[in-house]
Amino acid sequence: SILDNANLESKEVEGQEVGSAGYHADQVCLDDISTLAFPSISTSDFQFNLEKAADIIIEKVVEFSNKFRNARLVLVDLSHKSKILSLVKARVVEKNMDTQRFFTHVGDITHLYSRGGLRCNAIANAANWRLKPGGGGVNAAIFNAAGPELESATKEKVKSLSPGNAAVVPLPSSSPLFTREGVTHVIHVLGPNMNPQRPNYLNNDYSKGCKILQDAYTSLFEGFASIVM
Ligand code: AR6
Repeated sequence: SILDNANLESKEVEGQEVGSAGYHADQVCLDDISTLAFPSISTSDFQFNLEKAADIIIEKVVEFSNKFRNARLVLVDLSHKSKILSLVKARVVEKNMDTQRFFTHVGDITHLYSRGGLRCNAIANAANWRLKPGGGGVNAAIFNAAGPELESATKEKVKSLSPGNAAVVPLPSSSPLFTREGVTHVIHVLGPNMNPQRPNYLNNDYSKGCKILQDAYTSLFEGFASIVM
């Protein structure tokens, strides 16, 4: 398990630049350090408060990093002007966090390797409760990039999500996200919704909302841990 491999950490980090040809869904990241790239859940279409979201991201990343030393987390957003990336980066500096284990990255989550040279075996999706393609945001981008393979693989695994939960979907090896980017798993996450136009609207109840966002990241990181064992 990655817990047992904690002492191999530095070797693994050095090895991350050596690319391995060909991917197998059941053989996740032997040469490269296991990496999960994730978008900031709920902070765009779902209109969740950015400061509160940044605090929760840091809290949950710290919790994960203390348990799993041989895996890496990357928060991704599209623009250098991303407010959530700035808020999270400021906290990383303030807390003197290990930036080998957690860092932020500007780029499209569907092109991390081909355009950014960043290998990630898993990516998270800020999904909707029906796990449907489209609808804009990162959900539309991931379903578009992954092709129809993701929709069928998702349907096979899970029918719907309730807020605060995540579902791990192995990506068929014919998906362009697999062949081009080396992504073997997509983890769908449903965060809390503060947008009155969307289902499960929380009407600005941040005591519920924060709890649901914490649960969402816990579920996401546990899902990631379950595939890198
Ligand atoms: N690559 C990286 N980050 C992205 C990308 C991308 N291609 N596209 C968006 N982001 P959002 P939510 C960032 O709105 O707030 C969907 O329609 C974006 O800048 O996608 O959880 C679903 O179907 C932001 O930081 O997700 C749901 O109905 C983050 O991803 C609803 O929106 C999340 O923004 C979920 O809303």
